[in-house]
Amino acid sequence: MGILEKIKDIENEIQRTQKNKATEYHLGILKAKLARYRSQLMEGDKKSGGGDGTGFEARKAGDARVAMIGFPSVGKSTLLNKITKTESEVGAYEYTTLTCIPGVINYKGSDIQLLDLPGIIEGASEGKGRGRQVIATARTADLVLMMLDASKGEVHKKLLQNELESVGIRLNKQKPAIYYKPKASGGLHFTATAKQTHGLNEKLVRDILHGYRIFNAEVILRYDATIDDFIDVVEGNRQYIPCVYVYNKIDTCNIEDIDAYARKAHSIVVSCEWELNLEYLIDQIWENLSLIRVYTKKRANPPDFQEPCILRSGSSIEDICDYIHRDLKKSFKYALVWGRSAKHTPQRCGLAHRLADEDVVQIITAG
Ligand SMILES: Nc1nc2c(ncn2[C@@H]2O[C@H](COP(=O)(O)OP(=O)(O)O)[C@@H](O)[C@H]2O)c(=O)[nH]1
Ligand SMILES: [Mg+2]
Repeated sequence: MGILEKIKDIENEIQRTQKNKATEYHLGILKAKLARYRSQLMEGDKKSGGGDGTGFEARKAGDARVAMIGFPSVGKSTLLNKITKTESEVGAYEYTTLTCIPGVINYKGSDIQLLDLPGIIEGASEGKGRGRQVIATARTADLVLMMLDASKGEVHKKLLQNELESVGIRLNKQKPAIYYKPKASGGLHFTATAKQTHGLNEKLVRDILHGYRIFNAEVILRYDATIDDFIDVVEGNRQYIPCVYVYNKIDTCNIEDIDAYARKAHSIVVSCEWELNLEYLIDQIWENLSLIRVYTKKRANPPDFQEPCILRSGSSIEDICDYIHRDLKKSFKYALVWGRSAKHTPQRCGLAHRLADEDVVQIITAG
């Protein structure tokens, strides 16, 4: 039996199984088995190299990368044309852009790469169409924009979420805070400091790990963890990516539906055609990328407010040194910092000091 058939079989069995206390253990074992087969499928992709699993050749450029995914004809190309200076073909029919078209959003002094990806179809994670390539590209993104046709309801959203989930992408989720460490010997050390209501007990943890041929490990559960959380931690190859759900074509919807979509978590309603709410969308892209702008200042000159250094939130003086020049750290003496991260201005700081949005930094070097 091929690996895809094995996956289908397990998926069907999970579907058929009622979810209750008595079936928790059985479902847990099935889920772990499914995760292992899916990982094998992805590994196979990587090994075959240059095949479907490698993603599109789109050079990383700019300060961050945003991948747009969605079914055909939801308005992805239209959005790219409206908010970047790129021309992507817009189709009136069920028409798919076949390649990946990159554009750039200029916002707050940053260059954000926006990728228009071919409309992915159901079953992509199992290798149908170009979906596998689309997903491989989505994995490289700092943010996923899931484009949806507001007139089509929630069906597409669920399908796309499932496709991404099944290849190990986790949207708007934190890495589970489970302590897990494989060991060379000593068997399983299992501790739960919080009550477990999803069926994760020592037996299930042991048997899931056996499936991975892991017999020695330490596991500490400090919160009410789900079985899926535990499998994600053991697999260790999950990608945690923020996602914004964009409901397009609200010009075709009634106000009640628009209101309901707008209230959903991580969701934005727009009309690309009518250019409704696109500025807010760009603002939310910026917010979700968690970038900060840091202005540099040389000696007695005023800060350069025209070209900020764009860094990830949480970046330090060390990061800005590397951003400016890879050798700068070697001659670094201290930095002067003005702005929200400074206790008093200017504050004299070392390499470890963490910066805030719109700080001004002057690097003092030796010699
Ligand atoms: N009514 C309406 N139609 C739109 C909107 N945005 C895009 N379209 C239309 O939807 C069709 C598909 O758009 P396209 O950008 O090619 O979709 P893609 O396949 O996702 O790239 C085209 O006919 C667009 O003119 C919108 O906000 N409202
Ligand atoms: Mg298109």
